[in-house]
Parts: sequence; structure tokens; C-alpha cells
Amino acid sequence: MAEQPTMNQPTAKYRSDYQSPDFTITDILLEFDLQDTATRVVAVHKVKRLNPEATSLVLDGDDLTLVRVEVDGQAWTDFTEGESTLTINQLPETCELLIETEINPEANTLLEGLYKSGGAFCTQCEAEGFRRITYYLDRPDVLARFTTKVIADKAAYPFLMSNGNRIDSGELDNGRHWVLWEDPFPKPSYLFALVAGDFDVLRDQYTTVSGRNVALEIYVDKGNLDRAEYAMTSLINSMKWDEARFGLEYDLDIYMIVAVDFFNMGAMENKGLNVFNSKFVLANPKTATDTDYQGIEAVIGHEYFHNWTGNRVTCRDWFQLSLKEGLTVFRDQEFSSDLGSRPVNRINNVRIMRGPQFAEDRGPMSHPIRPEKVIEMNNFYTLTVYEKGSEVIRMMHTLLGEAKFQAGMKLYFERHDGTAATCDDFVAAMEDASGISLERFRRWYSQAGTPVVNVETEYLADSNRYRVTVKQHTPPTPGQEDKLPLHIPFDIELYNPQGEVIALQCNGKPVHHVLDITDAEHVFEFENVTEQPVISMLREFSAPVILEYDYSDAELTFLMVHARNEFARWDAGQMLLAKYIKQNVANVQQGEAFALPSEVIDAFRGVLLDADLDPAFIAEMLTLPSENEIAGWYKTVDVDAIHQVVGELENTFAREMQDEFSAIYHSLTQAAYSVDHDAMAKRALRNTCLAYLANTDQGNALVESQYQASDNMTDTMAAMAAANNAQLACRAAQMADFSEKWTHDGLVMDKWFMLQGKNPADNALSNVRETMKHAAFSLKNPNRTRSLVASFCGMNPVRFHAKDGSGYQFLTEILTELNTSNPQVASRLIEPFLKYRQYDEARQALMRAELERLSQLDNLAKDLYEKVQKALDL
Ligand code: B3K
Ligand code: ZN
Repeated sequence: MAEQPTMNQPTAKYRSDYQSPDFTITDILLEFDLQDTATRVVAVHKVKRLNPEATSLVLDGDDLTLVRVEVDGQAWTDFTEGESTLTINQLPETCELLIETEINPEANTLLEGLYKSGGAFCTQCEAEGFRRITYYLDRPDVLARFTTKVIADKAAYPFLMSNGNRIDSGELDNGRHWVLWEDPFPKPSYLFALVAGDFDVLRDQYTTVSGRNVALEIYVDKGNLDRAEYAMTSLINSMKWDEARFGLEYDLDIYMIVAVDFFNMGAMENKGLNVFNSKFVLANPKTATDTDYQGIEAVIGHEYFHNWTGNRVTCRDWFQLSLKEGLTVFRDQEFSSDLGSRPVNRINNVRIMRGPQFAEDRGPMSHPIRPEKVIEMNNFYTLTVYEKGSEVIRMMHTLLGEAKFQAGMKLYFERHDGTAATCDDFVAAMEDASGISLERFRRWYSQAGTPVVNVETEYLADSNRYRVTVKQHTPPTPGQEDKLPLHIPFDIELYNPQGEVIALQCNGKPVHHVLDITDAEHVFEFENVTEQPVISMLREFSAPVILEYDYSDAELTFLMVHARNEFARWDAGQMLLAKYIKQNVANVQQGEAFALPSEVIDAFRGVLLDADLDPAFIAEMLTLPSENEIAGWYKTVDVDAIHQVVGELENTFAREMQDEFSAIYHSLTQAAYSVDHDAMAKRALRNTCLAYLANTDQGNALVESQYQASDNMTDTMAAMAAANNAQLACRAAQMADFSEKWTHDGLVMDKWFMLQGKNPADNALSNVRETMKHAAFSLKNPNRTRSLVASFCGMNPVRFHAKDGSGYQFLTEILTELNTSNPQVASRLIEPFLKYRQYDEARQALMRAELERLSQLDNLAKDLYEKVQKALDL
């Protein structure tokens, strides 16, 4: 735009512009001579022309120094180097193309391409990082067989790894050695990986269902072997589960996982050689919480499941990302639910949808699960593509049922194994295998935003009928004004006053409990309903929508007790809480007192005392929605009123149920720590009780004694989080003690940094600034940055949104620094700014000013550029 002259204009790509490649590469032989600042990469490609009209081969490359080009063994000079391309002219129809480049892994702070993490070399190529290693057709629809030779100093880098099977190795005279790896499965460049370093290795093996032996190896920093076991157990469980539930078997002789400390995201599914953020590998009871263990199981599963959904069948282009990510998230969610508690898993997945995913849908970056326009692909590894993508797969699963869904999966693999496919291919396989039309359903792939389903009911006593009117609409999102009706699976149940299920019947015929909502409005009249029923809707969160229905308190407390599935009981509790949170936010705004009817408290007391319920489920029932989720209910967010109401609600529950919390807390004292569902469930409930009790007179003493007595990180962190949240007297001493004990271990210190970020104290920001000087902190490490900075800016709304704008200035300072060193991390951190339109005018103006400052930065990275210009609506 004219008034923003300094904002450079990176170009966007559009899904509709897809063209198949002019050339392909069938084989690539890579040789790496690893040196910290000058690594030589020789790549020999077998190139084949696909489009007879094409004259030039245009390769992608970033930050490379070109050394030489040869074609069929001869030096080649007919090429041009662009800013991020190498165009080679006059190539024959097939040829062997050699390109030698030099790269500087040590200077690579972007953590994309080949870089150094601690003392090790490692790579991250998805989405477009391979082009920072060598010039290549760096797009997912070019599938080549990779052979990789890694050469490095033997003493410093005794382990040299790449994808596939290790086929040869040798020694060189100057203290260097080499290993040759061959991956028999053609793959796109984003699945390439290389690791070189000195590690401790945990080894195991797995025999697949057809009897093949697979070597399993987990590489961790020296001294961390005692933290790798749970990752190994999770890997073996994943392999078994994928065979049992999806009939999918592993295909190479070796599966390696390497844990590194410097990593931009959770983990990466490179063929046969996963690279993991150490956060999702390392755990023992002293260093990791139960939540960490669950995270490890989920991420190990996720990356393993990608071997089929992602690697064997990959994406044609990056717009199709949800083809592999949505499906693989669905698979990892099912894995966690089959192994642990299904209701608790579902509740937590739905919290993510209703909190941060719905927020993404409301913001300027709102996009369909299959985006249409992308400037920086890394910006689209979003909750929408992943979590909503998984919900879309889950809806198909609901519509088809397990057997037909699995038939669809089978057909999908029959058709597309070894190729790069599209989301449409997936839906077509589901449709063809099941015979169920998904025509209207496909709109979920192209329409952005959160649909709203509005329901009205009427009991027609005279005719024993119950009329349910269901309307749907999707509010406009940037670039998509008009929305069409979607195919929404709408799962309902009716209960009579005794809590018994009423069989659904329309026009004399039984009706399935999942209603097909395909139009803007449907009216259902259920027959033989002899008493006024209570309706349970959107059971299991059967579609990623907002449900609007005017429930009475009595209906909600009824459902909290009588709904047949636990998810629906939890959901009723959430709706009841939402009602009184909203009412009290209005009270606070009008200067009135906080008030909560005793019936509401009694309903929650009833859940707390229900001995038949899983303690983990009770803990979820008593967990309040986050301040961020609550913020999403408003057009204009009042952070201070929300913070106050959540605090008062916590205090009221604590005061009114103190005896029950206290009795349960003391009754759940455990003997020895173990990582199994029952033990974790008890700890979850016990620590939920502690969090409430922290707000009472006994709080300080209880929290202090739990901290002192604890022999595991779950209980330690629960005590510290309770002290932090309730600002107890014991907090300072605990924080000092913990920091002294763990300063040497960044991963453990992340928990401490997170508490500093979420500290509700008035001076939280100055504490955060002080904390950045801590010996264990570094902005260069994404985990540290996320723990401290992202937790302050994203999870401490009342302090981040301080009226004087100090929180906003702080974020701009950090973003300015990360814009050059690691824009991918910066691009995650900027999220709170993107929501500026949802705040009062004064805060809006302050945030907008910060966004404008950012837009003026020299060399604003594509990652930030895309978000800033969308937020400012340029
Ligand atoms: N596929 C990777 C994510 C890559 C992110 C690139 N910025 C991990 C995963 O989803 O399994
Ligand atoms: Zn994934």
C-alpha cells in the first residue's frame, strides 16, 4: 500500500496455480563433508524432463554458495543464479546433474536446513528447508531415491545418520570417517534428514506383525539415557497400535529418533530418522510431569503414524498439508484415546478447538483447512490445518463408522501409495469405499471460519412430539464474505425426566442419533416423546461448530448427572460455568458483586463426590475455562473483568467446597510414583484440589508441604503452579530452590520460566525482563523463548494487556530481535497482536502502533510480513 512504502512485498502462491513439474529427479546422491562454518555438499541428481516444451530447469536455493555445476561429467556454464533460484539451461532429456554448494551450519540461527544444535549437526527441511542445503526441486511432488554419504570428524561426531538403511562405512586418514545411507523409498526433499553427533543410544527392537525385525534406536545427549525409556515404550506401542487398528506395518529395517535441544517445533517425521525436540523425548519422574509423559506418547505416535500418512502417501503441494497433518492428528488422538482415557482426551482436544482454534478462525489469519493463498508456508502449520483438519477427518469417521472408514483408508493406500496426493483424493477414497456421498461435506476443505449452529426446541405435549429446529450459518472471514451451508454431523440424545434415553423416531421410523445437517435450516419432529425431554447435543463435539441453545440451569445440572457419555456431562458443566462467567463479567462491569447460586456449586460438588467417576474426569470437570477461551466469547474483550471473575469463581469454589477438596486431597495420597492411568488420574484430581485449596487459609501450609514432600515433577510443579497462581508466601522460596537445583538443565527450567511468564503479580513484566538474564535463558533457544516470552504474551492476558502498553512494547522488542535470528519463532509469538481488534479502543491503538512499527522494519521476514499485513489489512 502507498502509505507503507518500506514494507517489502514478498510474493504469494495460490492453490489454483498448481502446475505439475517440468522436470523430475528420480535419484539423488548426496555427499556431505561436515564442517562447522563451511560444509561442502555435493549433490548428483538423475534428472528427467517431463514437459517436452521445457527448456530450463529452475531449482530452488536459499543462502547457498555455489561452487560448481556439471552435466554428465562435464563442467556446465549455461546457468543463472537468481536470488533464490538456479536456472540451468539447455539440459538434455535425461542427464546426471552435479551441483556442489557450500553452507554455514554454525551461522544458521533459523534452525531450518542444516544447523548445529549444541554440539551436533542436524537438519529440518519441512516445509522448504532443503533448499538451504542444496539447489533442488524443493516441492513435495518430486519424489526421489536418496543415497547419502556423511563425512565428519570421528572423535566429535561418532554417529553419522541419514534416512533409510546404513549400507557402508569407512575411515579416512585425517581422523575423519564416513557412513553411507540408502533410502529405498522415493521421497520428497522435505523428508530428508541428516544428524551427526555424539550421543547415548537406547536400543530395542520390534518384530512386525508379518515377522520382520526392526531395530529401534533413540539418540539422546550424553547423560540422558535414563530419560529415554518412555519414548521407546511409546514407539513400540505406536507400532503395535497402527498394526492393530489401521493394519499398517513399518517398512524399513531401522527406526531412529534423535532428540535435540534447538528445534523450532515439536518433532519431524523424516523417513526412518525422526528428529525430535528433546521436550518430546526426555522424561523421568524427577524431571517430567504427567502432562509431559502424555505429550511424549502423542508426539512419538504422531511422527510414527506419518510413516504411512505423510511419507508413503505424501502431499502434492503444500496447500494439501492437512491431507497428512489432519489425518495424522486424528490418528494420534485415536491412539491416545485407545491407550488412555477417551473422554479426557476428547475434552482436551475440544478445549484446543474452542480456545485457540476458534480464536484463529476469528482473526486475520483465518483460513480453510486447505488454504488458498500462502506467502510463507511455515505460517500454515496451524491449529486450523492440524486440529480442525483432524476434526474434519473425525466427522468423516462419524458419518461412515469405523468399518467403512477403514475401508476408505485401505482404498486410499491402494490408490496412492508411493505418490503425492490431494485432499480431494482422500475424500474420493472415503466416498468410493463407503458409498456415502461426501459432496457437500467437501466444503469443509474450502470454507474458513467457525460455523454457528443455532437450535430451538418445542415440546408438543398434545401430540407427544418434540420439535427440534436446527439452523446453521458461518460468519464471514477475511476474503470469504459469503458462506454456504456445510454437511454437519449433529449427534443428539433425548432423555426423559428419569434420565433414560428416548429412542429417536420420525415419520414412524427409527432415526440415527447422528443427524445430517446439510442445509441452512432443518426441522425434526421426534415422535412418541411422552414427557418433556432434555436434549443433549453436539455429543462428543461431533462437529467443530459453536452451539447456540438456551439451556436452563436445571437442564444443565440434569445433563451433568444423567448424560450417558462423560463428554456430554463435562460439556454441560462448561455451559453452566459459561453462563455464570458471562453474568458475572457483566456484574463486575456494572460495579455489582460476584454471585453464584448454590445450585451451581452443588452440581459441581456432586461431581466431586461421585465415587463412580474416573478421578481424571472429575479433575477436568472442575477445571475452569481459560481466560483466553472466555475472551473468545466477546466481541470486545475486558481482560480485567474476566481475570477478576475467574479469580472470584476459583475463590468461591474453594471456600464452598473446602471440606470436600481437603478430604479428597488427603485421601488420594499415593505410595510410590508410577506412570499409569490410575496413578496419573489420582494425581490429577489431587492436584486440582490443591489448586483450589491454595486459595484458602490452609493453602500456604499445604502447598509448602507438598513441595517439600514431593519425589516427582508432577507434584512439584502442581505445588509451584498453585503457589504462583495464588501468590502464596511460599512461592519465592520455592522458585529460588527450584532454580538452584535445575539451572544446568534448560528443559526442566522451562517449567520455571513458564511460571514466571504466567505470574499474575503486578510486576510480572519486570520479573520477566529480569528472568531473561537467568543463566539458563537464551532467546536463541525456541523452547526457552516459548516458555518465558510466549507464556507471558499469550497466557498472562491481564499483564500482557497492561493499559500502559508496556507488554506490547516488550513483545515488539523481542519480535524485532527474532525477525533476523529466527523468524519462524517470531511468527508464533506475534499471535497476540493479531487479535488487537478484539480489545477496547485504547489498547487497539497501542497494539496497532506496534504492528505498524514492525511493518517498518528493514528486512521484515516473510513470516512476519504475511501476518502483519493481514492484521493491518493492507
Ligand atoms: N511435519 C512436522 C512439522 C513441520 C513444520 C514446519 N514448519 C511435524 C509434524 O507435524 O509431525
Ligand atoms: Zn504431523
